[in-house]
Amino acid sequence: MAGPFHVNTPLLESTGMSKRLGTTVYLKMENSQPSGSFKIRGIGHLCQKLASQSKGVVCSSGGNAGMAAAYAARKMGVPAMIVVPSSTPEMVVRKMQDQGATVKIVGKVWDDANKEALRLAEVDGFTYVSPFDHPLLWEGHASVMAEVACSLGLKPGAVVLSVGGGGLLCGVLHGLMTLGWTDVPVIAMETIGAHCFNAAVKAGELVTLDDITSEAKCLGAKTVCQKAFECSQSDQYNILSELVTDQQALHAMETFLDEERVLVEMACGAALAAVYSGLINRLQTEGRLPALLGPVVVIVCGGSGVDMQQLSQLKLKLL
Ligand code: PLV
Repeated sequence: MAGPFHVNTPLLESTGMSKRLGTTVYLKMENSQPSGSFKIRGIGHLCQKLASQSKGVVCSSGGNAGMAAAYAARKMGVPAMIVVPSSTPEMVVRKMQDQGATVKIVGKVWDDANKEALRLAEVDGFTYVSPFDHPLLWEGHASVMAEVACSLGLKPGAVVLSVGGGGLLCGVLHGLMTLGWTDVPVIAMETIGAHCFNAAVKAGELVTLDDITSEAKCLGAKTVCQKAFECSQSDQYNILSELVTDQQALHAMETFLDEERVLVEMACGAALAAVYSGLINRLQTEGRLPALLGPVVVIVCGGSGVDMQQLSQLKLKLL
């Protein structure tokens, strides 16, 4: 398959969110990508650049990067090995196997699985696919901003997104740079317990978390990528690193399901909570965002690791 593997996703105005915020909110519906999340943009791009002659790809993942790698590999006709931690839902493992991938479960969190993926790449001579840390990934993810610019036709007042290992953040910043829009505030959301970017921003250096205690397992890298940290330290960009609780992320998932009729992962709930929990309004009150804000774009990153059963289990655990 020659073309890109991702699709141009809809940019939808959300009446419910706009009403809450007092400014127009647009949803970039990355949940409707073929692999279920934005990950296919960067991973599809990286695989097409690096893996066409490859014996196969090996990707470590909390779930969604693996889904994207499995999808891209199938389209390219190369084998895929996905290494996930035990926190990845069984249902996601099955979905990756349905894409033809071989799945290996190693360790408790993504960092453990990643060690094994790096070892397998070395031993088997497979192309290693990082879920968030490669310039080609960021270049691929940047297409999301080019599409937003095209659909919106004007500069947004702010962009809201979730941060795991920081790949989406780096991609969006790359896209904003290409558009000459680096002054647009980027609200970088994490849950407490999966907050490696916020910890690094606060410490002024990369921080490795002891453990991932949040249920947003797909935000669960213990250390953010170096590039994301460097961007946070640079005057070139305007990044606001913010945290919500798991309860706020879960509540946001539920409100989004009720109002927009779309079920997304906790990892995505963190970004949605920036609107639903009143965080953006608070940033305006504090003068960290302008009181009169232009249209806010929320990247609905999506995620395959959720269904009604997962949602019920999360509610039992968290509420
Ligand atoms: N998930 C990665 C890393 O997990 C993965 O392997 O799938 N939203 C969703 C639905 C995600 O799956 C992820 C990353 C993010 C947001 C954050 O993206 P990042 O890692 O590029 O900051 C451990």
